[in-house]
Amino acid sequence: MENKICVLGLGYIGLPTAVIFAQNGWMVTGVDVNSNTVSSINSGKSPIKENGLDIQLKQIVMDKKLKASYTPTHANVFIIAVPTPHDKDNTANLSIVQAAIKSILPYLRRDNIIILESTVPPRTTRDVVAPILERAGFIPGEDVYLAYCPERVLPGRILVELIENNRIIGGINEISAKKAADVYRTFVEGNVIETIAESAEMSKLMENTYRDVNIALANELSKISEYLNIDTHEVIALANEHPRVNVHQPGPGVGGHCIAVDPYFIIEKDPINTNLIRTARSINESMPRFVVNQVDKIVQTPAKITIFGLAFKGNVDDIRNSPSLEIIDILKEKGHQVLAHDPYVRQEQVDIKLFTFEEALKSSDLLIVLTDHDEFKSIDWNRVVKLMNKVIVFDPKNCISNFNDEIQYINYSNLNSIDKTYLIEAK
Ligand code: SAJ
Repeated sequence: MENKICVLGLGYIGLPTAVIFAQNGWMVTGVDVNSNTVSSINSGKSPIKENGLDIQLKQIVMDKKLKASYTPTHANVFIIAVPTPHDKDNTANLSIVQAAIKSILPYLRRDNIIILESTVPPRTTRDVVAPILERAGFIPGEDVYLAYCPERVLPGRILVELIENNRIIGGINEISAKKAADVYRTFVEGNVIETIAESAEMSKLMENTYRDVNIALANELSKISEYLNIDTHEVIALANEHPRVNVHQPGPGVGGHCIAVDPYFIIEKDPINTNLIRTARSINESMPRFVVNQVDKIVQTPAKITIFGLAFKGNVDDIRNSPSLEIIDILKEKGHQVLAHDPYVRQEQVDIKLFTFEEALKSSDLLIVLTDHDEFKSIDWNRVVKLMNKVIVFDPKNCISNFNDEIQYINYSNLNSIDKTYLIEAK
């Protein structure tokens, strides 16, 4: 096999993938529409933050093994790692994937291998991508090879997991899977598993849907526990004593660009048979409102409320689909003054004003911790007690443990035991 590869889309997945191919014997052209991305990469600087990426990118750009460009070029392998945005009606917008495929057509030659990595609804490789190639005169699976290969890496560990994780390669026929698998075998140390495109697409979506449904079950348990006056977290710990049970953790909702989105890719293709998946989504989407309902029990009149955590999960700056944003909006609608603090999130990322730790807590009536950042888990509660008006802490993520007796602490275990002397009333 010759060794030229063209990676379209130089984001969180495409760029690390391009770097690793370049380190493993391939001459790589990376393609992106964003001029900052292209110029930054060509000057050896990573436009995205990811552990180890800056150093490794600099080296391979210096060695002339990776070049970024606005347009594709002739290559043996084309990898599509562009985004699949989600439209307002919760359907996948495939226009960027389609445009990327069309952009490679002038450079395609016989025996080339085309691999789609973007997360897509099931059957997209065969029903959307293959016809574009056919219309250009190629027979996918014969003249050119076509496969779907999902990624499953964790931000922060992308360069490690791309190499170590098992990889699923779904060809539109057997030979396509084999050809694409050989490409990944040049660097993947985990198992490279060959299958058909539909199974590969669906497995990626099911991984995240499995998480969504299980988180919904934990969230539903929180609601039932509030109604029946039962300790949610104790129930989960006890149930998980069973060797084959793993009840997930409840929280303020499910954020991010994967678990909160991928189930909809299945729902849009089969609205009839997706009752459980749809219900799970709606339970998880109802959680910000549930959090505010609990706040209503504590805060009887407009109050000063501190929110710790805007990111959708701990120790990252990512606020996409974060439940914190919806909770803040509802609290503001109810007339509360909301002071938000997040040590990871920068002011330019959000519309609301961000405050420092001290500013956010000063004379506050209630602290709600919505993200399990390490900084919040190890808070100095003496500092908090000095700053707040009344020291009531609500922890829907159940991430705080080292608080002291001066604090009225509420999580999903004790929603009905709010000490009435702490209720905040009109001053
Ligand atoms: N959450 C809960 N309860 C839990 C677990 C998570 O409420 O028990 C919430 C989190 O607070 C967060 C959201 O769910 O708001 C998602 O967080 P996450 O860390 O579980 O998932 P993501 O979206 O960061 O990453 C997922 C991962 N998929 C799986 O674990 C199956 C990751 O491996 C994938 O690479 C990524 O999606 C992706 O790209 O699809």
